[in-house]
Amino acid sequence: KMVHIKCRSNYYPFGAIKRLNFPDNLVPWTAAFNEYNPPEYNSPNLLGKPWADPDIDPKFHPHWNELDGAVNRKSHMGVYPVTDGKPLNPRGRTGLTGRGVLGRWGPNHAADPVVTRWKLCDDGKREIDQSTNLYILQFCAIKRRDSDEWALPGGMVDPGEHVSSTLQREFLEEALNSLESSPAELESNKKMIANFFTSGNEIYKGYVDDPRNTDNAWMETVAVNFHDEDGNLVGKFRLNAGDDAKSVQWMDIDQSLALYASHSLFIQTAAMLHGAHW
Ligand code: RP5
Ligand code: MG
Ligand code: MG
Repeated sequence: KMVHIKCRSNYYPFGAIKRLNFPDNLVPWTAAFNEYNPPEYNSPNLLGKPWADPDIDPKFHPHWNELDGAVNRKSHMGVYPVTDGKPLNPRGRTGLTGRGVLGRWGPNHAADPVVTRWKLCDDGKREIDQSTNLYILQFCAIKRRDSDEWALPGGMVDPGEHVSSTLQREFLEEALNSLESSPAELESNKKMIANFFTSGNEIYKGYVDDPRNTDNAWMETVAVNFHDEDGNLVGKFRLNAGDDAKSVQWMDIDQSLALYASHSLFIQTAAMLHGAHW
């Protein structure tokens, strides 16, 4: 298991705040690091947001490691410790305390649809990679508005929402621009996606090395692969970026891709699952 890297970058996203830098061996909480004294950051934009937790104060009584009303504060990584009233990142130190820009203290649950198809040549046959001699898989990629990086069209699981619904909703919002679709278009896209998303393969569940993570708040996800073996289902998708996505496209899967957070690991797993080029 690798130590987290993306959540130890020099600068915390969307602010001038600088993380404390330290070597990999000091990431685990079990490693002694007495002088560890990272800065704290709590985005003021979260205050009063209905989807966000309040600040840690005497009036806030969350049920850590439990389903807290509709809010899932359980981690896919097992029981996380809570010290001084704050949950601790299960992967270790990040060089920043507080919850940063994340809405929830502790785990912030997301879902990532990994929609794949085979790359085809002009003659309709599958394209083979010259170096590995394996067929090339493509996935539906979006460019994130916040970081400008290519990523999966994933998003947060709303309180009480089933992951299967989040996967469809986020794909509709980010890859098919459902928030700006006509009612008729929305209705037909919803049906098409509900139908295509009935059979998926879970390829990852757990911690995400997201640049927004802190010592007290972190991203977790469930990534599910929806594959169109014959290419005649996704061919009906009219990709149109929306919401947190500023572009969308089919992208050839290859290990050289530099994607947001841990997303490259998820598409690698999808490539392995289908015996595709990586
Ligand atoms: C990543 O952030 C997850 O893997 C998911 O893709 C994404 C969810 O956050 P938003 O896209 O809603 O910002 O950690
Ligand atoms: Mg979204
Ligand atoms: Mg998103």
